[in-house]
Amino acid sequence: MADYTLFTNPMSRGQIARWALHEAGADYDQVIVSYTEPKPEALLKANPMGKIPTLIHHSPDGDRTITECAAICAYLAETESAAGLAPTVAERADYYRWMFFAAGPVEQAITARSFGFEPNERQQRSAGFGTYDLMLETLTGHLAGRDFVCGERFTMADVYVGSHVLFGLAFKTLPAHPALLAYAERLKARPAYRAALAIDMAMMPPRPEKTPA
Ligand SMILES: N[C@@H](CCC(=O)N[C@@H](CS)C(=O)NCC(=O)O)C(=O)O
Repeated sequence: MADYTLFTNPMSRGQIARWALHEAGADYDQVIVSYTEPKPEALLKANPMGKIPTLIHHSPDGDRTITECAAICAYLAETESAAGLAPTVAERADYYRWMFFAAGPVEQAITARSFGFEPNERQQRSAGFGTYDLMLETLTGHLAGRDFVCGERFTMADVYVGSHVLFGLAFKTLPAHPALLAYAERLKARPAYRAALAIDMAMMPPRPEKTPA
């Protein structure tokens, strides 16, 4: 048995967990979860929400379940420490700050906007993301003028923050801001990103052919 089992679907945030597994050099098996068929019992037992990705670590002390992409990234960085993707003491503040910023404000602001919800002035004070524009200004302000989330060195925070940027640019839920585009190019050059993405892409259903009008 491999060290990890990943419950995933190629068209899901499971891409983030797969990228993290490849960056960490971890040995894993996958279980592809359909969106239309009943979810596997083993997934529901591990994660009653039935959400993917769900990662099981078959550790020497027993199985451990990790859900939530950001937690999966952080867990792999620490557990597979030989990969050197956990933060140094000096990198820790940026690492946690921006990882949690992406899991909270970035994801919430993008979801709210894509569902057509824009908070009014009073709601902005209680919404964790404030406004979409403020979230964007804050994120791009951090990424401009640096290579990666923690500075010059790629860390696991880049898998998570970077996935939001890559998805956002691809689905146009984030604008083609120069700081985001430059960051995305650096991420796309990573061999682990390419290897992980190739696995998911190979499982994507073929796009329907466009018929001439
Ligand atoms: N907070 C979770 C979100 C996971 C999530 O919503 N996954 C979606 C796919 S991207 C899912 O499992 N959808 C199927 C369902 O809810 O049944 C994370 O960050 O991992």
